[in-house]
Amino acid sequence: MNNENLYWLMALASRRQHGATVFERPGDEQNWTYQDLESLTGRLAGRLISLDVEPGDRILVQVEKSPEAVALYLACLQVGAVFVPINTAYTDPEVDYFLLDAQPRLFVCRDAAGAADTSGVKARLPALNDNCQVLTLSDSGGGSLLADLPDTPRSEICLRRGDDLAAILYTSGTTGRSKGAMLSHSNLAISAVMLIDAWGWRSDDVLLHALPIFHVHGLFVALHCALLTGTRMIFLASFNAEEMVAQLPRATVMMGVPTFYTRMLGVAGLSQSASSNMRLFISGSAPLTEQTFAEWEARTGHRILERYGMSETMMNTSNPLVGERVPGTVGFPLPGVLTRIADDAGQELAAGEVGTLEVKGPNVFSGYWRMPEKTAAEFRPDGYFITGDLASQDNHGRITLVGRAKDLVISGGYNVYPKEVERLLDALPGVKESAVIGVPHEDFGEAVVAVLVAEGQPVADAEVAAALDGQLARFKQPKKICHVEELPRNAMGKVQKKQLRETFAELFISGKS
Ligand code: MCA
Repeated sequence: MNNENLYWLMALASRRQHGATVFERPGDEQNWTYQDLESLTGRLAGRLISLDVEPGDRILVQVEKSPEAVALYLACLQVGAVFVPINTAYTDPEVDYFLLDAQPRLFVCRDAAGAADTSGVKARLPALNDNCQVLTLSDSGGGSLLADLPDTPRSEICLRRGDDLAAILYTSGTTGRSKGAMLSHSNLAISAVMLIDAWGWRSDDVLLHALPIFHVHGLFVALHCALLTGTRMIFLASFNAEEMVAQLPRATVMMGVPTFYTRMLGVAGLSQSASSNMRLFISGSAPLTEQTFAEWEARTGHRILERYGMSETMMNTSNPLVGERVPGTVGFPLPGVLTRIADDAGQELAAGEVGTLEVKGPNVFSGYWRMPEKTAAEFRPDGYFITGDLASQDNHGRITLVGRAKDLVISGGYNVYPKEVERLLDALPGVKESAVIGVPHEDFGEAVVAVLVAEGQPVADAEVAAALDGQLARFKQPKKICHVEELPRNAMGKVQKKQLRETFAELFISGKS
């Protein structure tokens, strides 16, 4: 059997570039070379083996962005473990769900102060998972994971088949329960190779990387393109618009969510000359408005390339590298990806008609972790995955997303499923019922808003906020709470969220609230 472990490809690229820089971080005295990264990865792989991690074991990871965190990801691949990254904003109850559902062998959590208190999670663990160790990793190279590292890097790369699991990425679900999208070594490898080709990745590219690395965008799109080509990254711990503009002159490629672009437009130094070294600006994870596209072109002379993907499929479509990038569209299916616009029965519709976008290809995941029924419900018998996004395709194959069939808010590139928030709101005393919606927001694209119907005396907004805090990550919490006498319903009794979105459409429009 050939070794189809993705890390094998990464190691090949790394060995070609050993002395070259992989991570450059403002403020660091020394850059990280590919050799440094490979060496730490090998030592971490040895550490994982000494912790009895076996192929197929899940490693749950909630850590800040750092080169060490990337090495941990690579070490998981190297030993055949399944990497399960989660958002650093998640609260204890949210983390507990992943500890229970993924049943990880190891949980690596943050160690911001160098001496993390893991007693809380350790006390909760016995009820959730009786076979999990807890270690820490800090963003400054400390933590118990890095203590007791073997001196010699492990060189062996665990034998994996292409369809063996490499990662599970949790995405929230319409029922309010997160689903773990199972991604294999070949899903990840093929998706990366498609993008490197589609975006004309060059050996002298410098990627400006400011995305979090617990999601597909920052991890499997941005990082993979660079690591598999052995190119350099300006690796920022988090997004800061001024810092991004300051770094632009030395970069050639940038990837971001639309909020990156709108915030950078607010920085005076953004200009044609600041971006004269740049060859490609890529946007995804949320719709890029035509206004941002036009303003960016006017300021920098570059037309942003918008692409479209999901955690379950990674990237599906992209505007062209060479050719017309049309604002408001997500371009053409990537080579190897089959798409169709279908009706509710999965029958393909004619060009121009609006239906659900369905996709099939080697990038598409194999299903949801331990959810066979949910998996079956989201695949057609002929293997197409039902994305839940509404789209149309023109005669040339160009795809335009026009809405969502599922109840979902995308805020600053993060998906928020209203059901998850509504469940907590509905359980509050003083709340008869709730509807959570997304309304236009200048910074985040959409903002989460809760519409409440009171039971007797209305509950104060501060009390609602306090009740959600500690339960839900802050980005999922409503930016505003609105009160109504009753929720609009159709004849079937279904809450009319479209009507609510229209009613509250101007809540965050400057000067109108
Ligand atoms: C932060 N806050 C948010 C968001 N981010 N609120 C709503 N939506 C958000 N996205 C809140 C915090 O809770 C906090 O609230 C306040 O804003 C400031 O927090 P801070 O961390 O300082 O925020 P920030 O640094 O300004 O973050 C904004 C951001 C960030 C840079 C846009 O959200 C971000 O990096 N987004 C990228 C997400 C991403 O990578 N998505 C890819 C997944 P308070 O003050 O009340 O506490 S999707 C994907 O991978 C698919 C497959 C794809 O196609 O790409």
